[in-house]
Amino acid sequence: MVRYQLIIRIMTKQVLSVLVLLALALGIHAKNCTSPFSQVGNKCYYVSLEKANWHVADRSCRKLGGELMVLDDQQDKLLITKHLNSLGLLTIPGYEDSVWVGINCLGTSRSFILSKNGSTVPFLDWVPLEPNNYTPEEDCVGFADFNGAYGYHDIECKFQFPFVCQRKAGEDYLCLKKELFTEAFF
Ligand SMILES: [Ca+2]
Repeated sequence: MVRYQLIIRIMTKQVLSVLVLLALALGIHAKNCTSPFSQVGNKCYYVSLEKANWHVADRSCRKLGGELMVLDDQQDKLLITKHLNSLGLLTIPGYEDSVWVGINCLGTSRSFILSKNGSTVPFLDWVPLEPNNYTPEEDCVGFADFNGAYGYHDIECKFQFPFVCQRKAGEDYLCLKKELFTEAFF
């Protein structure tokens, strides 16, 4: 009987430890993004509803210690689209309801690159019929529900659009806290 009680006590302790661990993990998770950024999936996003041209948008994100958003993959695209829709953005099909992203072809011959460091874009997800350099000075890239799909389109940088900044979640902070997890667990 005493043995069973001991086992139950040990098990209860283990369950509690797991719960504490989960609570800590969730707490840390939320704290990963510092204001004004908030967590969407694995990334920290800040949505500016105030419209600006591409250059001002780019500068505004850098001032916040981030950069204009760039879609990582299909999953990231789904999550941020849902988030933007919930804020009333990208709800009307067409290029007018766009947000700025961190991709352009400024200074290059129609070769679209990441504005943060000039490297190639890993997930270049254009909508149908884009990029078309329609005007033809469409050197910046917007994200919209356009031509029947959510995705990128090239457009003149002078347009006024809301914009989205991104920042990587604080990995150093997580490493630091992992030690605390170990302490809490034992
Ligand atoms: Ca275009």
